[in-house]
Amino acid sequence: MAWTCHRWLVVAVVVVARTAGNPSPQPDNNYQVLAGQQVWEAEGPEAMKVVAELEKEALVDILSHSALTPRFRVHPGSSAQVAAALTQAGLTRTLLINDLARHVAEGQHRDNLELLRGGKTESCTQESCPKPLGNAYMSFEQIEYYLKSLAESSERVELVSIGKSVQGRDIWRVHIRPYGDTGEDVRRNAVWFEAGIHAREWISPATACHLLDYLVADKSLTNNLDVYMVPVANPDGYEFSRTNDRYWRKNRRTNTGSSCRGVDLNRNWDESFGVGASSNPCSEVYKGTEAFSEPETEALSTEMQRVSSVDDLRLMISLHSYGQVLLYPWGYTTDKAPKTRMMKSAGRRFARGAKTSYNTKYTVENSATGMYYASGTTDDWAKAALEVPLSYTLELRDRGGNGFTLPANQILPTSTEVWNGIKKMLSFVNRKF
Ligand code: 0X9
Ligand code: ZN
Repeated sequence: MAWTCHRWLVVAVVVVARTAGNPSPQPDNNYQVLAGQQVWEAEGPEAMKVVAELEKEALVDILSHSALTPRFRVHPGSSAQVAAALTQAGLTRTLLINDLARHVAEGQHRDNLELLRGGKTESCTQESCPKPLGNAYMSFEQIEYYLKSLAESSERVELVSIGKSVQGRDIWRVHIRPYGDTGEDVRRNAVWFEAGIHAREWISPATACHLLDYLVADKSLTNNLDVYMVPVANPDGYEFSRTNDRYWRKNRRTNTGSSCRGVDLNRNWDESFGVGASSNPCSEVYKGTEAFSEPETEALSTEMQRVSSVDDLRLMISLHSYGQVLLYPWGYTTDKAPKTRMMKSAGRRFARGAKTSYNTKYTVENSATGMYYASGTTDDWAKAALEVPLSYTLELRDRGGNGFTLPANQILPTSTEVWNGIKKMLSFVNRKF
């Protein structure tokens, strides 16, 4: 009964907020599919290894990176099998969330209420979207409005569609040219940011949009530096996570011979393809039929190759969530990657810069040792194929309190601290090579 009342309240708030105009609140139906799903934590010998195997078999969905106590999502239909596998491996389990649908609904309800109470006049419509929203997660359409406004308002900004997603949405690439650029063909240092390759990690595209704003306003650091950014690498997945399934991770590929949709775009790159990934289309880490089988990774890699042929690509950061950790390659082996010392030291600069605003702590770790084995990822491919010296995956806020459903009131603090961290790294790129 309490549950029914609660749902009506959510619907009522959503209706009121929608009629109030912009920004639109979070949708009200993207959690129903999560009904009955639970979140567990496992503990014991080689816990992450055991859970990662279960993920490849499509029995669980790993949500956190702690090697000692991994957290994961379990469907009601597989909970008995998962429980038995954990017990057999000598692991104990703790129930953290009993009903994920209810958990997500409550979070969205809080965000919507805050939006109503805030009464701010932030706006993002087709007619005008001068700034990324700081108090709500934008729809893909709103992000497009913002990108177009940005390109129209600054001569330094070029916006290009580098390809289409499975469902035909544009993959937008922003290029910010340095101040005083005369348009001559000169080879410069360049940095590449990728965001939103995992659909449910909403803070990633949100932060990317704010970073664009800061980068365009910046007059010194980006001098003599070409900056490239793809703010939403997986637009279909992003929209699906807004409308149908808040925990959707992959793209929206229809997989031949399977009723399960989607390929994990961060397992689909042509670097050690297949190691630490799954061949099961129902798994959250399904690698796809072959490397670059997906139009999204194909578009990204082709453009990154083009950029690295005209510029010196020095830094690549793929924005993800969550965990507050800056990860450096390799992710599929514990062998040391070239320039590891440099990646660690630039990483520590990031962490120091990011801490200055709100005392938020980011750690700097190797992907394979700090987390779990994964291959076919953007960071490893950039490092191996393009020899980008500084290549990272940045897991944004938080450390698990809210996880993927980070409250919208953390968009601005996250963006600010990440900008402060990145500024430190950009000065490293410009000065020390
Ligand atoms: O597993 C991933 O793709 C990333 N974590 S997430 O929770 N955002 O899905 C981490 C990728 C780190 N990079 C490598 N392992 N190479
Ligand atoms: Zn991710």
